Amino acid sequence: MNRRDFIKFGGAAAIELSAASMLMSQAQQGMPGMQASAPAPEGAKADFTLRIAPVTVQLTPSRIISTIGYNGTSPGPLLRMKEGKQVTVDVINDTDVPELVHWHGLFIPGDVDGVEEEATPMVPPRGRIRYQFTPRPAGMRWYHTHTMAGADLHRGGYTGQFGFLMIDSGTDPGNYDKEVFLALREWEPFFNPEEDDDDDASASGPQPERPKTLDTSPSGLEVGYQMFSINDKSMGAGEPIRVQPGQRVLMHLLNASASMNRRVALPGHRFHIVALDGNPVPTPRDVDVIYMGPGERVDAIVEMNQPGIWVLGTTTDDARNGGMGILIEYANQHKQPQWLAPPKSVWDYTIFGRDGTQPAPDQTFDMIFEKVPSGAGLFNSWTVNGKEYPHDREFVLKQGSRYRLVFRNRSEDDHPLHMHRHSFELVEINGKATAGIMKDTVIVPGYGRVAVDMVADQPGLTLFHCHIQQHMDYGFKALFRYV
Ligand SMILES: [Cu+2]
Repeated sequence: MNRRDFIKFGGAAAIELSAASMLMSQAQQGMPGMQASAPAPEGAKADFTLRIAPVTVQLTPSRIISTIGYNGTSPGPLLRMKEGKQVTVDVINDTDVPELVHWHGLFIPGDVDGVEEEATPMVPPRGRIRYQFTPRPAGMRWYHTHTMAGADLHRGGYTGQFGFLMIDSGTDPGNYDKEVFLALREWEPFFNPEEDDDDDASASGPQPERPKTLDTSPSGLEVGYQMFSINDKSMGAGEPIRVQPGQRVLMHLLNASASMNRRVALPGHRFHIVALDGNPVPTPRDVDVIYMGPGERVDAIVEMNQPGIWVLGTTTDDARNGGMGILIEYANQHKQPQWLAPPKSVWDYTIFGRDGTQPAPDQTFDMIFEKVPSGAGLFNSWTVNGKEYPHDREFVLKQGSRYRLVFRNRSEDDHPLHMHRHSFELVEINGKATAGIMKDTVIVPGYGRVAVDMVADQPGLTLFHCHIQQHMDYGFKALFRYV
């Protein structure tokens, strides 16, 4: 891949910049190009290098924040790997705390997955570690820190330690004119006594898991944010996505938030959803609004057929006005950017599925999720089947077996649930059956129920958790193990 190819991927200047700065830093280190031809032997230069260190992010000309990022930026460099081709990644930790880099959505062993619970070695403070793995499956993945944050809003997912990872199959038909990578993101977190969320209209949907009596004791503090962006720029502060009428733009959307579910719209246009969590869907469909939880990715093609200057952004006014958006600018247009609230729509994964049923599972795991209001003092705690992490030997898998996981959400929040090192197939969302949708993270609506099937084909410890950092830190996780 040459520099021009690299630059071409970014419609958003932010990512062009990141990609360019990565190339520069690799050149400065005398590193080979992005496609080293053979796996590096111990001691040789790695295919990729990530340096964890303090970075500044200039969200607007006058708001420059300080956080921790990769290779001097946040998001970190866009990494492109070839499916099935082994890579080495050197991670250098220039901070004073142990760190981990997790490769979200990859089928790789626990010792390189970047998860302490799976026994991945930590990258020591001021130290380095080399990860070596064979990236698969193809599609849009991402990488991010996996450390606990707890009460420290300068750690873990609250920092800028995340980036895009594309695993190329080599068979992408390239059915688009332009490709952009867009990460939804909040900054400057603080503890907030008010509930601050963008959850779906769960209240209007079925609530099969709603208990007869609700625990009304006072809830703990949640996390709010002062600043918002897409990639490293608040809306209007970065380059717009420049388009021509008739172009097809492939948008790789990532919710890189530590805690917020988000809805996104682009007035005057519809999103043609082609993949969820990087995996092609059986039935691509058009939608007005995309709903995504932390960790989820959506690939959508947008046909540019409405000349003007438009706001692509979150539907939550405060967050959008605070910067979570990017301008779509048609050539030769000079109007004011337009935002129009989208038609009311409920996000329904099942419309992207196909008819059909899954083979009967060998075993079903019921997983009940409950909130303990203020269970951790200042904060809420969370239980899986009545217990906070850790669980002993409740979730034991036998290689080759098929499991049905029934997620029963007995809380009012929408939870994005993530399974490491495997993907699962959606079977049922609040009683609606579907097939063929493969994901690694799924939102279980408030008081809702979601069933997924998973084939146990990746032996080793496997972490399951809510991708909302605070929920994960206060109990909402479970370790699956193989017999
Ligand atoms: Cu959660």
